[in-house]
Amino acid sequence: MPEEMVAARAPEMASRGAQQVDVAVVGAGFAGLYLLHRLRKAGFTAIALDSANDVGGTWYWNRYPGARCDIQTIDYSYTFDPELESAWTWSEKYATQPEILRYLGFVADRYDLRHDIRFGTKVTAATWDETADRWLLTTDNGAPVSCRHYIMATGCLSAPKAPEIDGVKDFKGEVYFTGRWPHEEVKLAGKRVAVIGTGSSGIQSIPLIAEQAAHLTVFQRTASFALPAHNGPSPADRVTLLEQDRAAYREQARWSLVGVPWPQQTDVSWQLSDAERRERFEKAWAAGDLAYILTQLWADQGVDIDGNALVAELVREKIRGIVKDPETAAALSPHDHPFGAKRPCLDTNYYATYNRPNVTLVNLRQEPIKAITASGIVTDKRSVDVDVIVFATGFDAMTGAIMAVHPITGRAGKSLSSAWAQGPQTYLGLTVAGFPNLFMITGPGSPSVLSNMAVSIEQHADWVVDRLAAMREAGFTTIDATETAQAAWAQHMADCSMMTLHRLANTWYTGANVPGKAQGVMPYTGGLGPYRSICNEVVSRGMLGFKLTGPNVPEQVNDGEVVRLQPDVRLVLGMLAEMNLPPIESLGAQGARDFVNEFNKGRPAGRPVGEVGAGMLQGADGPLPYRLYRPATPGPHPIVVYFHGGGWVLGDELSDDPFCRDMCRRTGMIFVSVGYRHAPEHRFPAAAEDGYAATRWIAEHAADLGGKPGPVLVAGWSAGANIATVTCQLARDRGGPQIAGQLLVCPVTDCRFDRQSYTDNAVGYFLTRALMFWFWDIYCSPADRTDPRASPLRGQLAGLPPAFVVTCEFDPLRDEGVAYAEALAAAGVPVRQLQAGGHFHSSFVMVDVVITGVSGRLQMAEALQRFAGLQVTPPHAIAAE
Ligand code: N01
Repeated sequence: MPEEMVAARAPEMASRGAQQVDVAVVGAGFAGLYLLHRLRKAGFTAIALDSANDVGGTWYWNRYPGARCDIQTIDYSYTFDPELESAWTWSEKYATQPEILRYLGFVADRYDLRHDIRFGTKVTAATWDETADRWLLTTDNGAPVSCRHYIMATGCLSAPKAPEIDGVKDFKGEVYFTGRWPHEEVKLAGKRVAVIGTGSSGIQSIPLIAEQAAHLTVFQRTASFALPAHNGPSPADRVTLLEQDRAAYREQARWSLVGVPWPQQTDVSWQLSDAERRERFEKAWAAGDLAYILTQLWADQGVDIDGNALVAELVREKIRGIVKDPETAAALSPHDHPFGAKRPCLDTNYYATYNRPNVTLVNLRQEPIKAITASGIVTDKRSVDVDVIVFATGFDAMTGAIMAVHPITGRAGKSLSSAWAQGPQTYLGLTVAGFPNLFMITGPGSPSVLSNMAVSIEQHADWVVDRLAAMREAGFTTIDATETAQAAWAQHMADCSMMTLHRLANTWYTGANVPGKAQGVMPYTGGLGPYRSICNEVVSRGMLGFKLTGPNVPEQVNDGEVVRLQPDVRLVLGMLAEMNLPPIESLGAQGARDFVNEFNKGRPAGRPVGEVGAGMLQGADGPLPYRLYRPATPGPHPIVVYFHGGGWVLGDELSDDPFCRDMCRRTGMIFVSVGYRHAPEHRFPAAAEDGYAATRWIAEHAADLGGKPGPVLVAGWSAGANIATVTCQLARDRGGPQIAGQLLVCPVTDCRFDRQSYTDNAVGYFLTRALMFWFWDIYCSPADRTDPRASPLRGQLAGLPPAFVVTCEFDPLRDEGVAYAEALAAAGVPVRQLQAGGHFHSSFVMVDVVITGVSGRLQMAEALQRFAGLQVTPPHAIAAE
């Protein structure tokens, strides 16, 4: 038989004698147990395999002193069975590892799961058999397993990472890894102990080790943020909340951002005084709850570097207050990552431990470890002899345990390690294209470690088992993600990672803790609730992004991208849809204005600038109000004349206040927002002529306004951008004023409605085609619409100031904006474009709501600075935001 045929038949031959099941689950921890239970209930034959000798997963292995959960136990529990919930009562707010292990054993017994678990059995390799449409798993103990579906429930933090320090093998004393702590008692009393690593494992174990050891030396490379757990009984208020309405509490957790039912915080840090912020922080410090302190201080703490720095400094202040030696306190104070970007730790007496006479901290940033020797640890500056070394050095997280089954061979002999050579690629964090019928529970690309794992695990297991049942019902035997869906998920992950600060820290979240590992934020940062809704959407849209096949049914390929919007735009549009608002055009002009005013009251307050002033200027036909935003830096500053959006009908000089403030801060320029006249009271060309007159007046009064005399700049959004560019045309034709540049954000440039974006984005993205019709009708009679003062695309474009034109993918105005930019370029005007993918018409003016709009505004600010001949703000601001 030719070699290829032998190879092709290898799985078939090996599967003879294999244990045959519908589904094989690798891992018997939180995820594996629940899967087994669900699979059985759904009528599948299933088996779980685990290299441990009992259930528990991560809680089986992590037995080091002080090991506890860091999500309150009332939340860190199964919720699928109310009877189970009432049958078990946790003894503490944060249960110890032995209690959690007992709980998992209790669950295994209650649902009689153990007899379907093969303990002490490591899966060594997995191969997809293309002919049989089955996986073959080989093991280090007993028969291989042939299964239709193969589910990795191996946990995110199960593969301890090697310590990467020379000489570990030379050490003659005892060596322990927190992630593989012995089952028998480890006696540390009277011994000289070293702990390497100050993540959660180190921080939990150090205080207890210090109590036993003769001397403890802690080797710290990166300081972590830690807060007191204040362990004890579960807090009465949380228990009451749960018991009042258990189902509602659990449901709220399922749809929350992190899997713990806290409300979404809406106050932003700059709205709160120092005293108010401190009060909130003290409350969070006293609460001893990670989910609380990460979500409940102020809305910008996790998404904005300035809002985050306020929390970080308050924690550092606490550290200084606890640790008596200032040098040690300084070393323990993290400065190299935002609070929460690396998982903060919950501790009991951690910082106070450094006040003990038998504890020494070695700051490896100042004296790196050179080697481990037979007798201890040698740094650049000292040699520390010890009897015991504890490695609390962490895990090859998220991917390590999956890749530990090696090789996992999918279609066409492709291995998972080659598919993931540049980092994990998944669809929904659940599946991998080319690896049919393989599922991962809390895999890379899912919320996993950024959420309450118990809630994430139930969501994943339910989703997978429900899909398997639905496939069986429909006669499908294979399911495989499409490449398109997977690539789009990678894009969505990248978009999401721009919303939070996780990308700014080198952590196990990003793979940075393992030398040579591909880097990138691995967990899904868009939040658990949004993730759940996406998974549901995949199903409701006919298994979007999956190919399904079966022997007796036609193949179903539903290729596509489940999320094309930016994650925060998706949330905003979802919220707007839920509000079930009447069409704005049905409200009449005054009704629509009232609506916009009301709507704007609910948005976050704009950020502080140096000074905000108000006054009157001369418009085309009388005085007009204006708002002036002055930067805090010394002037005089260049002036940007700004025109608000609102279809020539709505808004006023205040209505784009957060945008003007944000741009004023970013550019270091004065923004003057003009209250031009509106239709229907003042129809075309009132707004256009006011725009021109106001710009002239502002240019003439630049010095009085504290601005730099000389050319001004113009900017606007939507109809305001129409006025801005019309102003440029009029200024060129009427002999001034001089305009140095124009920023046009989603401009109206033409009265034609037949461009593709008017069809693609006619409804569903807030600014609708019908609303644009209405605006045009109110502003301008059909006969006037081709006038370049209404449709600047029809004007002469040569000789206009340089332009930066921003368009958004999901905006009816997209194509006329692009057309304008192209026409400007064709006319010889220097022009740059930002075509913002996944954004909608309002993305950039919804400051501090659409967080992913920040990078676009940075580019806008940079463009204005260049137009004005200013030094461009360095791009680090992008990372900082
Ligand atoms: O691991 P870590 P962990 N030389 O990666 C240091 C969960 N968990 O096991 O940051 C010197 O956080 C490393 O330094 P650096 C929780 O999600 C939960 O503590 O790479 N030092 C770091 O200080 C947690 O986040 C609980 O510079 C070296 C430490 O070792 C996750 O598990 C309890 C080094 C590793 O910290 C991981 O926590 C425990 C070297 N060669 C864990 N290599 C609960 O409370 C690494 N380090 C539920």
